[in-house]
Amino acid sequence: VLATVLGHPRIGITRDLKKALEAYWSGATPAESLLATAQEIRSRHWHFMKEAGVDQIPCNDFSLYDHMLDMAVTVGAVPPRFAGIATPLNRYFAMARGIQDRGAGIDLSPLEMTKWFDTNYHYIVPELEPNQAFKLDPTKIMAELTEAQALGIAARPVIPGPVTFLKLSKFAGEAPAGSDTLDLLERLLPVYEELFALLAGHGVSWLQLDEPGLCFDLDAKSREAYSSALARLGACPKRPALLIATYFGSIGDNLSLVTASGCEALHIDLVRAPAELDAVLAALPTQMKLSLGVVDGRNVWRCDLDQAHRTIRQAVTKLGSERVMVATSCSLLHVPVDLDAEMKIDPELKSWMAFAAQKVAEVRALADAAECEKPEDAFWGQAASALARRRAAAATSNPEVRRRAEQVTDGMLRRISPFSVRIARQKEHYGLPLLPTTTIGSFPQSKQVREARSKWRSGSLDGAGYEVFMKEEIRLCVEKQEKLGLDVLVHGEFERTDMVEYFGEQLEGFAFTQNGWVQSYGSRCVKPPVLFGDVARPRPMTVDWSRYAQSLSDRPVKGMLTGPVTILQWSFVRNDQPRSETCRQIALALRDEVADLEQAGIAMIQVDEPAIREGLPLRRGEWSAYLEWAVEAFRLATSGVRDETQIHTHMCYSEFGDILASIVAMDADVLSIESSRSRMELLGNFRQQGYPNDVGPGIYDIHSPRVPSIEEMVALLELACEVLPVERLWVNPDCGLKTRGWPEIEASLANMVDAARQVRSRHATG
Ligand code: THG
Ligand code: ZN
Repeated sequence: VLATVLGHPRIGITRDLKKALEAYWSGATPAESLLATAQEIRSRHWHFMKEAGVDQIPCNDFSLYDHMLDMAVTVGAVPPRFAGIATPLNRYFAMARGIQDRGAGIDLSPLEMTKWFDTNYHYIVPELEPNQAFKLDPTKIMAELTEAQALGIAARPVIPGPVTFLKLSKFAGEAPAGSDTLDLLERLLPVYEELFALLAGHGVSWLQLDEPGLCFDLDAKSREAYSSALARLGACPKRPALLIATYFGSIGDNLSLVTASGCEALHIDLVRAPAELDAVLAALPTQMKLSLGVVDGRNVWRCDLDQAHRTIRQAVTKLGSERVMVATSCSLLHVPVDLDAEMKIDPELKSWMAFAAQKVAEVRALADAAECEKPEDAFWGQAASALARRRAAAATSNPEVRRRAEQVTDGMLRRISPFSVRIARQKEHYGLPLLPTTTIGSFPQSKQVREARSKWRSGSLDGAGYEVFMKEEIRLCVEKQEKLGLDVLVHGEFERTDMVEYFGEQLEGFAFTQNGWVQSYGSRCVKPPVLFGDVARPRPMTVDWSRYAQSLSDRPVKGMLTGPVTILQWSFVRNDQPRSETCRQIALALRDEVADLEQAGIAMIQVDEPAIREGLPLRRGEWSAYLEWAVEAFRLATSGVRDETQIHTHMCYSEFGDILASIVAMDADVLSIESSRSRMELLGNFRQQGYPNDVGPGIYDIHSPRVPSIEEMVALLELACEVLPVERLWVNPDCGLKTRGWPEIEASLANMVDAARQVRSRHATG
């Protein structure tokens, strides 16, 4: 039985790639240094996997920015605006990050970025023309292949499959009515065929074609696309053997599309869809191999080897060991590199965990044990005893928290009065103008802020010194907002590294890693907390900072919390109970924080849920169960307040037309959303389906340093006024301002306030 891995993390154990990228982008180092670091990372990982006994080692899973962007370049889908950039590396990064040079009059906007399925990873969305011509550019994939081969590694290249690639792409600009990126399939497939022939000619025996799109519910057109694409590629005369990789969900009724294709192997995600094995074993044609994704590529827990072993045995019994591979459930991109680099984590907890390096070893051990009835070596024994200890651990269970979670009543999920009553009281209470202006919460984190935080953490700055520093930052921030004329203020969130990490650090049931970085996009990483036990809040988390900020101004200063679903979604969470239960515990802890903020005189409290859309399962059949507990958690966290207390929420990533009913059900008084890039397109959904509460559609895109003009924001606001009653609209940017610089945001916010005033006076008099 062969052992394999679908992909390895790219960023490097000490975020080597991040540092090399940022040094190159800043002009501090030449391209050669970046490329040398990248090569060193690849070679390190290949050697590691080889020594760990992985039989099929991936290549081309590495990327300098993103694998979808890599594929866009590989198939020649470079939007015309970048064609003038002669150097391939510059062109590549221009597509990812845009280029702005006001002096030279250059302003190239980057390709869009969006969430990769239900993960916290973002991919670059390929931008296609309705009459897109594709042309193979195999430079990257061939370079990495030959590099691996030169190191003695007969690597298996990985590429996104053609249907997933097209389904995740979009048309540049306005798409012609009724058009679909899948219409480009016939044009795209010859490029895949050409690439296949090239790879086969270079001695590639296996190719991994990632088709996670097979885990969606597919309409007739997509099914047809799959069956014709896979049949055609299967029939390609000169090609490597094809492993069709599915992950993040169940292949379900799309199985027949693969079994009919003539491809040599299928990979399924048995962590997400364990019940799928029987159907797959029954349907697999005799020439096909099966790759069993039994080691979780999305979480940090040690594998339950016995359970995985039973699964593997079942497959081996049915198919024979020749036809079975043992694998990670998906690419290891979504987990940190190596648990051995963690020196501070509690040793007991550590013994329950596995990062990429440990998961590779698990895959090997499972493959080795496949032929034997009852494996019992040292590795197996240690894993079993760690799992037994984890199951019995007192540290994961807090009886008080469990009791409370069981005793949640319907009344706790409802505000005292309906929105119409609340909003009237709130309006009276705050006396805000029409179209009140505000921001999403975070302000730029200067070098000094980051230094102060890290000095305080390392002990070289004491608590008192830290507090003085932070209070001064807050004071300056409040002062700036007052000067800008904003109506509702924020404290700036300078004390927070990350909106999830900050809360995790103060809650019981969470642990932290030193090097547990996971790529979020490009060079940006996050360090998800590890939620291992019942969640409790030993003391208030944000009240002192918020109270201080409010003491500085007569205008309302919003309290700022991260919502339960987002904390869940952006942490590595325990897998020994349903996510819904874990989420409810987080919600209860936040409910207490909301109550304490209200008690401290904070009259507006924002509970952000940017990740609620991302948590949506791939299959529609699972949506309603998820949405029900997700909405309930938000309501549990926010409903315990007086009518006058105004609950705000914020969501990024505007693709939530199809979950709008659930967003309505969250019943926040004010919802701010990202919408400027789509020119308020999203608000169409709000009008059609009706959104009853207040809305702040973002009127400037914070993902770029560009300063939007007053006129352009007036135009967006007027658009919004056409869709929603002006009394229900707020004025704010698209998202938090943490990643921006002060000069540009002061200019932008000043324009935003001006724009609000203009539209306000027009509507007040008109
Ligand atoms: N926190 C978490 N996940 C997220 C976001 C977040 N996912 C979606 C979105 N926001 C992703 N955006 C970013 C933006 C910036 C950074 C990471 C994700 C970032 N990270 C620092 C870096 O890579 O240098 C590291 C953070 C740190 O210094 O602690 O800048 O906000 N969880
Ligand atoms: Zn946002």
